[in-house]
Amino acid sequence: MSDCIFCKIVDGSIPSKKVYEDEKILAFYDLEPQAPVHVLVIPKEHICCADAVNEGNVGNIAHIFTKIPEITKSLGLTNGYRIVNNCGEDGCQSVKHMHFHILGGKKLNGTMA
Ligand code: IU
Repeated sequence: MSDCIFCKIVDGSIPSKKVYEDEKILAFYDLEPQAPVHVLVIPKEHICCADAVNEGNVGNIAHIFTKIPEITKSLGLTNGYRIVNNCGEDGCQSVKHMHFHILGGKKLNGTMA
């Protein structure tokens, strides 16, 4: 999508600090980290949010989860981490290209909302 910042990160027109990349997904450091380690994992295909996942595109999301163990190990997150996905207005999703926050590097607090 031409006006999507994360699509521009995927196509390289906006730089990012990459952690992992393959044909389907990209992982890069969040610009405003909320934890000692804060990485975003996104499908390269533009999927706006969890609400837009369907049988046709779920393979990209499944692929993210098959790679998270490798990505988190490479980040040194051997003692656990948190995966967060915000969806829509009430979920406070600010970038409308589906992404999973990987947060870790310390004992995170126990609150979810
Ligand atoms: P959210 O779940 O949509 O609220 O998260 C968007 C995240 O994208 C947020 O943590 C931003 O710091 C992050 N981000 C980024 O890393 N690089 C960018 O160019 C933009 C947002 I815009």
